[in-house]
Amino acid sequence: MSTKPDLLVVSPWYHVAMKELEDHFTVHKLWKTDDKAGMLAAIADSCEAIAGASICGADIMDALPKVKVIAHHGVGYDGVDVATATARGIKVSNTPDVLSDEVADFALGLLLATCRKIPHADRYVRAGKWESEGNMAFTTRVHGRKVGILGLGRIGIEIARRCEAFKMDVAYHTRSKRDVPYTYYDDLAAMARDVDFLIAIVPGGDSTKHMVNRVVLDALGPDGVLINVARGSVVDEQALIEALRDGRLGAAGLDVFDQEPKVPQALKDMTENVVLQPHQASATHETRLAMGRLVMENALAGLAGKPLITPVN
Ligand code: NAP
Ligand code: 8YV
Repeated sequence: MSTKPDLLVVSPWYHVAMKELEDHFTVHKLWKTDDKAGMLAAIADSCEAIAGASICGADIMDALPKVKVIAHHGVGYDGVDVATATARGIKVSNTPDVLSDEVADFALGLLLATCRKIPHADRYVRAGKWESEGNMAFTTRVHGRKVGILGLGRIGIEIARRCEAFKMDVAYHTRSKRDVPYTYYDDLAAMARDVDFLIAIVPGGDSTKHMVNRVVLDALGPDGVLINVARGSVVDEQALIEALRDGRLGAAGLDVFDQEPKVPQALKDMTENVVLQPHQASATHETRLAMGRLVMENALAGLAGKPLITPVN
């Protein structure tokens, strides 16, 4: 019999990092079994650690009453019921910092792709249109424009630095003003009115739900561009579809959606002014390995009764 402690993994992450997990734990992969209740019942008396990349609710905590630590894979932990975990004395961790540069790189890439129509241009060449129709229509400039960043935390500040390097005029909206050389707006719609691009990078959850609503999208306007690398819930998706469809918003680059991996057909149909990505801002080999290792270190610390490396509660 294995002497390694049991660990439940709710949903998968990078296989190389998951393999390292097996050096330390007997890993039970919940997403792989058709008999979830059976798997949970079999480890109910022994499993003290949970890890996962998406949802961890009270139902799983109910099924595993011995759990001491939930090591979440991701900096955003809106899918974890932290209130229930805290009430039960369960420690929760996330994976901050190790992905900030990656996500910031990607946000700038998505902004460039959306404004300069890089995916469209690729399709244009492949379809033979360069030869048959000549040069593609002009696109719009990125450098020197005004950008508003919704959320100026660990990732937002890295996005701001990159925008500065692109000679942009940087503004931000958060609940508390920071000591940074960027223009602060305490009102999101006012910031949206003043900028060309709005980049969302706040956490998900109730306090940010549908912050980017019709009023904000209309303030951004017909030449405005929305980039969402935060959470699908931050943007009112129906209002976004209507604004794009009616020409009240110029374009959008989206890495996250309300019902992932489902993406509304209306957005898929908008091939000219929308760039769609499969929630991949942090998804490089290097960063996913660092995230996976941080999950592992947190789970090991939690089981050893030590302080977590990156605690949430
Ligand atoms: P962070 O360091 O906690 O920063 C969060 C920022 O959002 C802070 O500046 C905070 O400032 C602001 N904020 C929070 N609630 C707000 C509200 N209600 N209104 C206005 N501003 C608010 O988090 P982070 O590490 O930068 O990560 C941010 C989020 O990015 C994550 O939670 C996750 O959802 C998302 N993310 C997405 C991907 C992806 O793959 N697309 C990857 C990584 C992260 P105040 O507290 O002053 O308001
Ligand atoms: C991951 C993320 O794709 O860290 C986050 O909050 O959204 C991404 O880095 C996600 O957590 C799945 O692991």
